[in-house]
Amino acid sequence: MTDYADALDDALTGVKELRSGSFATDDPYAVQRDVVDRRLARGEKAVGIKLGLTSRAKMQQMGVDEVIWGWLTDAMRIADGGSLDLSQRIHPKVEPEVAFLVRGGEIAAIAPAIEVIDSRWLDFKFTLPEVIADNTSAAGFVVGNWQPVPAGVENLGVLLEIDGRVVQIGSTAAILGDPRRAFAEAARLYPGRAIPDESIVLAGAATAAVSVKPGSAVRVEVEKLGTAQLKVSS
Ligand code: OOG
Ligand code: MG
Repeated sequence: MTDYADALDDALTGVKELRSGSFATDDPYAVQRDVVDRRLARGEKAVGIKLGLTSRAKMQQMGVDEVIWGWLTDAMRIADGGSLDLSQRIHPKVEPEVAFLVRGGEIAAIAPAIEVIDSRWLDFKFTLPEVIADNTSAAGFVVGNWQPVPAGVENLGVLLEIDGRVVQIGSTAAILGDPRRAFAEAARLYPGRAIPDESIVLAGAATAAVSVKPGSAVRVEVEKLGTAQLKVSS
């Protein structure tokens, strides 16, 4: 298991890929924990968790059909309108998401968000245990403006735009029927205790993910919630 976590951590820090099938484990979340502990030991702080594969579009794109989760750290955070550094990524993709802010075990605020995923597995091809061990491809995230949760967030239009062109259209309904269900799942899955106050929960992509190119501008718009944006470095 340590070899497995070491290999994933080397792939992360060395910006290189591993081939699916190289490792096996009965407990992929223990490997994930080991991988994330290495990041925390280097000074990163855990700031929340992300859910993955909460929509059919994502399950179909990745050929995996179970909700998964991983850790977010402060090093993954990109300011709204900030820049995604490609030199530290293998083959990044972006996806439109909704973020929740946690207080007292409940949803305190909601925001439009972009998740940057970047699998350490060659060509983004992996099994369910492999993507879990790889911290569910977590690589970066942008959170737009926090706001009180409006009435009815279960069917808000979602757009993903790259360089001003709409590349994905969806609805928050794609996220387990209502993104608040993703929050409930996050609360259920969070290991050992309640999710700490001020944590961020990413509910999972509403559409398939899209690869980014150097210099591209990425914009996510969620009806009623507004936008989140990033610029890809050239
Ligand atoms: C796994 C991560 C999926 C989502 O929002 O569904 C995910 C992957 O697709 O590499 O973050
Ligand atoms: Mg995601």
